Amino acid sequence: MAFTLPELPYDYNALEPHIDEETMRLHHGKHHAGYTKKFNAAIEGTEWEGKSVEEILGNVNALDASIQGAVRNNGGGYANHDLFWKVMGPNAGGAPEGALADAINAAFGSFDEFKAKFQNAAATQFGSGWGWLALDGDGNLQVYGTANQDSPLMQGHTPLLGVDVWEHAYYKKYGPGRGDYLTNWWNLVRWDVVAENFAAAKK
Ligand code: MN3
Repeated sequence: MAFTLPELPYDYNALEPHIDEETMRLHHGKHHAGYTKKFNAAIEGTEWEGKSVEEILGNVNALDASIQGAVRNNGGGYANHDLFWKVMGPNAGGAPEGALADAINAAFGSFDEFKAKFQNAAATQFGSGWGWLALDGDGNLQVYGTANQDSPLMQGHTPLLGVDVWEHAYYKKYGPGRGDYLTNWWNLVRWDVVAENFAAAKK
């Protein structure tokens, strides 16, 4: 069963004014679609065809050299955007509650300190990449950036929240203002979804 481009859980214009409609159309319909297609092409006919994306990316360093680069870039791109669409939504933002809020406070001191650390990791990621909140293999929350389409799954972590800082994610509206994009992006974060990701990763 090949991977398929997931439907957006909202309309292309739903994240206005923070992310504009044209950016969303291109980002989902061209970029994410392209990663999905190339990911399938890379694993088709290999032992990895039919495996979960978590299993494939968790073993990326063991993949045959002939497909490793394509899987790293396109499998990562497939998985990263799948999460990205789900952790955003209209009428969102605010702060986490419950067990996730407790864990963030314990790990980073406070929600504001977490936000500053996350935003700094995303803002200072050189070139194209992502900012992440992930759960590591020891059950600790971690904040960091990754280059290109590298996923926390590639180092055995579970991504809980991610922000795309490739220029295609923000340049049309914000130009070189990655920081302004990130500041506004917090208004889109679905903390209920991040909390579900956290609960699932803890099991
Ligand atoms: Mn992208």
